[in-house]
Amino acid sequence: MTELAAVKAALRTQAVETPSWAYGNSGTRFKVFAQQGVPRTPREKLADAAKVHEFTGAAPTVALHIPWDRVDDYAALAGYAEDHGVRLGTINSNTFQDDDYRLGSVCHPEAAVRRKAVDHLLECVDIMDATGSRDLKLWFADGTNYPGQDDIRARQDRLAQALAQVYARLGDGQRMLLEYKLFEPAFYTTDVPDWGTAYAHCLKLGPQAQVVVDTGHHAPGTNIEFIVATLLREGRLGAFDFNSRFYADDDLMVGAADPFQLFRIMYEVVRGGGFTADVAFMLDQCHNIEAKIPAIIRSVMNVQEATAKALLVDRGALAAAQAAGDVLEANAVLMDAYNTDVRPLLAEVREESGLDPDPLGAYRRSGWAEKIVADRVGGLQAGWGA
Ligand code: PSV
Ligand code: MN
Repeated sequence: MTELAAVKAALRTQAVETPSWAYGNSGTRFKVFAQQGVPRTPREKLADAAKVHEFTGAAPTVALHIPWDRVDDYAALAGYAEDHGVRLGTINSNTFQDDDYRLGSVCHPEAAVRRKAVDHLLECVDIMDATGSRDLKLWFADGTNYPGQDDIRARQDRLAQALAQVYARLGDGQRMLLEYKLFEPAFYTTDVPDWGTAYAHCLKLGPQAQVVVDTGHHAPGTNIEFIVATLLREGRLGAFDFNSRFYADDDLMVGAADPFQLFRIMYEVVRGGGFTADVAFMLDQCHNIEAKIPAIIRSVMNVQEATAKALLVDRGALAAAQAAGDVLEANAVLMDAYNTDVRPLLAEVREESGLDPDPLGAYRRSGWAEKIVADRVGGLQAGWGA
């Protein structure tokens, strides 16, 4: 196989999981702008997600958030997804939207609240059994707002206990993905604030516990690709939550704020052997002011472009320049790949797979946007947090 053929073959295997909540309404704490045609049910979210996959060929699975996507029959929901050409993916837990969780969930000082949170996480594993999902994604809003509010170390002990109970419930082939975030909603301490804390817990739990890197969850200036390289080296990078940010956890389209950072991350993924099914590539975004489905298509394309550039890095030339200590040449090799316009290559890959080379144009021409505005009248629109 020529080098270019190998790059194309790799691109054809790329799968980006889209989040059910990105199809619903979202906003900031100031305002949620309702959009016409937004899904009202988990099934309608899946129907929209199926369109993203239909036009990109690269978004075969959809992440669910419980309880936002709670249904009576998960096997039936999985069947509905399959009928539409997609599958149910990661199950995201939610222990941050109940009054009981004011002081935390699994780290709460009261045992009864911790029990309730753990029961929810166990319910999520039951749902995974019914949907056939491999991954349980845990993000905890737990933390404190004021120095002295609670015992930092005791909270870590409570977290470890809760995680161990859930880990013990995992079936063979199921994984626990632990996500970190430096702040928000807690403003003083967060109980899983960084990759080191997540990694330490995962290490104690066992190999089915893996770290999730949400690209929006770091302090400004953090070198995320270094974290990616380190976690891959340790065999503990389980997944990405992709999005982009200018300021805090902005949840904007991945690759919109800093396409160069996305390329650097994808390069470390490729370099570290992480471009496999063992690393789940998910979006975790909110489309507050832009149309949702085309924004998600754009995001999938942005990930594909960064990946194509990463795959195009001349690794032999880079290694030679690095070994020779040729700083400028090594940097030039990397930048050559980054500066390549990979859009024609991706258009070719799509055409060779029987897809329209222009996913956004194909979506626009499909009439789906008009159809859902006409069809989805009445009822309660789905939204982040609802
Ligand atoms: C928290 O900010 C987070 O990144 C977690 O992944 C949540 O489950 C998700 O956002 C909800 O949008
Ligand atoms: Mn996330």
